[in-house]
Amino acid sequence: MTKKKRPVWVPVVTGLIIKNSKVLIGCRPQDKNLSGKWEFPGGKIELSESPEQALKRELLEELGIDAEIGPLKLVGTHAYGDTGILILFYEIKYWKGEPKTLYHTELKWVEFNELKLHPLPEANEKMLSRILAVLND
Ligand code: DGT
Repeated sequence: MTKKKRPVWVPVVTGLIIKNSKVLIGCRPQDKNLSGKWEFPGGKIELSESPEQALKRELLEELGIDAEIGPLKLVGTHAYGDTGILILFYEIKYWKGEPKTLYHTELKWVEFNELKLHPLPEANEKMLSRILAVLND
């Protein structure tokens, strides 16, 4: 019997890091896909990690902060042919340390309505109104 072909959905975890009515975005490095796009810090879940553990690790690696992972606020999907990403957005309001550019070419705290002025990955662009609704909640 031939095995049923299933699509591959890669889970990605990201943080909506909020302080003083601003959110933190980072510009993706040159050597990555989607380089130059402004993203919410985060990345892929690795083997034997929960989504929350993965996000805590990513925020430590990318920003050098020890973050308290808040509630899951939003889930989005974006397909590229037979593969796609399932992107999970967690609220981050508390952390230790100051975010540093350990990974991104630049970090920026932006007003929520300034997000649209930055080139975002298509996966985020198409769900911007839902992201803004969560941020303004
Ligand atoms: P790698 O290089 O394969 O080890 O991957 P990681 O774990 O460093 O993660 P990354 O950031 O390359 O993968 C996340 C994927 O999700 C990538 O294809 C870009 C996409 N993506 C779309 N929107 C966002 C976002 O807001 N934040 C992050 N981090 N990724 C996003």
